[in-house]
Amino acid sequence: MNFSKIISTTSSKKIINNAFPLTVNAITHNISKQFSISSISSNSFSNEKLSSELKKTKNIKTIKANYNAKSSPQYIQIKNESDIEFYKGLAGKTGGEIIIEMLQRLGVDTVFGYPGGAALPITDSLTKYKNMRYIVPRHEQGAGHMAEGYAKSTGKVGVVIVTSGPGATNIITPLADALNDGIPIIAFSAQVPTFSIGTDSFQEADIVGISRSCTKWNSIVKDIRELPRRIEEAFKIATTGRPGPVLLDIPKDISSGILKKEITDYYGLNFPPVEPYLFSSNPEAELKKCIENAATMINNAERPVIIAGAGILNHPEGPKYLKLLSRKANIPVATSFQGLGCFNENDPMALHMIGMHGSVYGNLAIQAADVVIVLGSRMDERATANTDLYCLGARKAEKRGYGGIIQFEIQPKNINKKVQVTEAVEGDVTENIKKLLPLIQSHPHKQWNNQIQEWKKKYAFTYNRSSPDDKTIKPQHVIEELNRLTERIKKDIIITTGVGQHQMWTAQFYRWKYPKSIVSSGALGTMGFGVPAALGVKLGNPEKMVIDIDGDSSFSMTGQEMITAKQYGIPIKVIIMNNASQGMVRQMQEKYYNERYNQTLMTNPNFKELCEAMDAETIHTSNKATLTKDLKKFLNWDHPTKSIVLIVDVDQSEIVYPIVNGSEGLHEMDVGDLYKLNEPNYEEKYF
Ligand SMILES: Cc1ncc(C[n+]2csc(CCOP(=O)(O)OP(=O)(O)O)c2C)c(N)n1
Ligand SMILES: [Mg+2]
Repeated sequence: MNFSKIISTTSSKKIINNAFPLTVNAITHNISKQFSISSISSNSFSNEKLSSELKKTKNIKTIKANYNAKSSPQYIQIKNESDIEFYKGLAGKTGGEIIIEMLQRLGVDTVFGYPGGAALPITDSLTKYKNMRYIVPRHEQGAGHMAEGYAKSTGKVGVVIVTSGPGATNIITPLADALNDGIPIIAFSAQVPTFSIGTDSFQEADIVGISRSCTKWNSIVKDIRELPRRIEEAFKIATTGRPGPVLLDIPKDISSGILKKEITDYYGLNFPPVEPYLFSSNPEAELKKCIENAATMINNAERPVIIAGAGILNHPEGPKYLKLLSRKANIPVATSFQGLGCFNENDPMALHMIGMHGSVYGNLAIQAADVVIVLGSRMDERATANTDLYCLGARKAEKRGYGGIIQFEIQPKNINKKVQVTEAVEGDVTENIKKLLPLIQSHPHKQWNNQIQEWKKKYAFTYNRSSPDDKTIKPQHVIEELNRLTERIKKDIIITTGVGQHQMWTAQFYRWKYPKSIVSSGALGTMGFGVPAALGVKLGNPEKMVIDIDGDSSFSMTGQEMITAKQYGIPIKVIIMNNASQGMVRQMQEKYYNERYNQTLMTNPNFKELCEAMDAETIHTSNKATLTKDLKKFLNWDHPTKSIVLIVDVDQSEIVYPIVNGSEGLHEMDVGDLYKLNEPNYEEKYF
């Protein structure tokens, strides 16, 4: 199926937001979920008025309808003949078989899930489809993160099938994670039979209600005839615009019922379809104007900076066009955490990760720039710190009438959400960079780039190394060594992480060169993401070496998925950075809570024995002198089915620097005793 991209534009939403802040916020919130009505089922179709309207409009392709007063406007589209072809051959199949058949038709070959009574009609159907891989984790959360890892690293949709009640509630965290990080996954949750719904029956949970705010769209399917279309729509919605999670709730009588006739316009397709609703209020001419304005600002800039985010990675040509833009006008490129890998960090123009724990030089450059070009990044507070103090140089230039912030963004609600921008270009970021490029004049920006290089040299990421005779392993040193040893093979490596200090050091001390080489939970910050995500990544990229760099506490949340690795022979590699603490929280307690380490120092199991019990190869390192040798052994481990875990005991007392406090500007970094931030006249010069 060809899901064509819907590209729309907006001009200055700033004006709208200023005029009607509450209304617009309310609207954009609904649009963020794309649909505020969660279930458009046969019930909603039984609305007589709507039904008769539909019949009248058989030949009208699109009508606008409001299903309920609270919803955002939806579009009803009558399917045309060629679409019906797609649903042929489903008559006589059960609902469960239809689900798997449709998945296969939509190109899915791997599903992650966990069995249960209500899910049996679906999971049993899997036995009839020999080409469909079915991976069962040890906990449904694992299935969700596996699907995320699979989807994020391949660009395909990740599919999850879980049973009703607790099976479904166990995937809430991955759904929320996928919504926050824009990952296309589709979850099928089994539900009690339609006649039992609302009776507090065994393993009944209102998953449509529960998952409403953590899915892009969700729906219960109460009639087998509407199942094929809903599945197709789920794919369309998950992958259109900013990708995200969708949930379909399937009652057991629907999954075990039989579709009596082939799908036709009046049998199956007469249910109101759901189409992704995106702003398309701005015509092509308006988009052109926005791009021209952006080009003028960039051409007039003396100190431009690009901030590139995950949006660049959502298009296969994103990194290529980002590089062309940077090259054409010699614009340095910083990345958000989720944007890592979209620009080769060994390039002299790279400013690496910016934000709360970002590079000093990147943060200084953003604050000093007169034009900041934000490409597919939603400007999360971890990336901006205090938004009132964000891009102060650009704010000054804006007041002077030539500079400011330009935002290229596909998701309308992300424009002017926290940061008011000077110019917004709405739509697929890469497609719009293509349109922008011919308007950009080449420029050396010599003075500015000299300054950047000076900052890069002066404030490179660093840490306090242990003395030569000290055995202590500094956590940053582990990543630094891994970076050094993998320099030549990075193209073939994908890294996942847990959440905490180890995640930030991984971002800081590994030089990201390739798109989609890191898969990590950014916006939700989900501990336990690393191991299951690595399994999903490996299944989607069997030819790559997949390394989960995990924290001891993060690993403790989902490490049992190493048994899933064993069961299916999925060889992943895990490094447990064992500081025997919830390091990231411990560091906050040290700095802001008077060293009251309330329950953040971990009583860990013997990780070596634990992992061996799950049939993984293990190496334990606690001496700096043996680290490199052990890392080499770890990297050279090459087994077709067996995983390896390297447990590294690291210094507990280390702190992630720089730190930007949320109430401060990005330039106001705490760098501990790493170096003196000595930039005389910085503020006078740029702000
Ligand atoms: C599911 C979940 N619970 C709690 C948190 C809050 N949290 C953030 S980092 C962290 C500690 C992580 O410890 P570890 O995995 O050992 O990593 P470290 O910081 O020590 O490198 C905690 C508790 C979280 N992010 N996710
Ligand atoms: Mg830890």
